[in-house]
Amino acid sequence: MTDLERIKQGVIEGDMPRVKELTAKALTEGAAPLALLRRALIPAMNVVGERMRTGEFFVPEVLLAARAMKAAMEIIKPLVLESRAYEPTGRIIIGTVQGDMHDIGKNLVVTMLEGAGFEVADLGVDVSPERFVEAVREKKPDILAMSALLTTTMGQMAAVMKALSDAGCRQRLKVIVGGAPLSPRFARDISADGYAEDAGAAAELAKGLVASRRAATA
Ligand code: B1M
Repeated sequence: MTDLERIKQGVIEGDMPRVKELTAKALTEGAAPLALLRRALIPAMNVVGERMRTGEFFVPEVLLAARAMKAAMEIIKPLVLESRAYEPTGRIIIGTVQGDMHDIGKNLVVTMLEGAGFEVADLGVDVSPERFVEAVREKKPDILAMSALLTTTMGQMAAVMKALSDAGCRQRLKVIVGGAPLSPRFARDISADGYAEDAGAAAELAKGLVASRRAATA
């Protein structure tokens, strides 16, 4: 078994100390932080999701796996941030929508956005439309990013879009969305400005939106 396979297995088994140790070891031996994410940590959570779906895993096992994944991400995050752009790229507010407690993917998006030089205000999970609007008014971000992992909560994004329009906050603000049950079509249907499939794509999308707005106002 390779180190990456051992890390993946450790996350599936929820063995946090082992995952931390193996992650640190792999990085010391030259593994690329993003390869660790893409080839060990994220595939591990997909296996956990599948076992949850088939009834082999229940919430306690999933929480242990999530804890192991988060511990590895804490080790990886400073390395991703080292490549951070010098000039701030723009300001972003992000949160997981109301009723949804999933934050691992959202936290990964935060890391990639910060790595791309954005100043990110993370509102956390279970964020109501009112709270999103309040934060947009207060912080005047370039972009609002929303995450949802449940088919039952993705509809909350439409509620946030309506609340933003009702509050007159939509003119200068770009809205991007992501999360496993979403699609580009869903993003278009709720009049979001973009959809990103994963954290790397979210950072690219955000950079593109800010750059095109700067070009339009130059
Ligand atoms: Co939940 N859960 N969960 N869960 N959970 C899923 C999502 C599920 C698919 C599992 C399954 O049944 N196979 C299923 C949803 C089914 C559906 O709606 N279609 C599910 C369910 C049903 C539930 C509960 C209802 C279970 C219950 O209580 N009976 C419950 C709901 C709680 C709530 O939120 N109200 C629940 C609870 C939990 C835990 C709390 C135990 C835990 C969350 C811990 C935490 O996040 N702190 C948990 C977990 C861990 C999962 C799975 C196993 C893993 C999610 C994850 O972290 N993936 C998940 C199954 C799965 O996804 N395979 C599952 C890794 C992460 C890196 O990927 O989050 O997809 P992901 O993020 C990706 C992209 O989606 C994208 O970028 C990231 C990767 O780069 N992305 C964005 C995400 N947000 C973005 C925002 C952007 C752009 C891209 O902005 C622009």
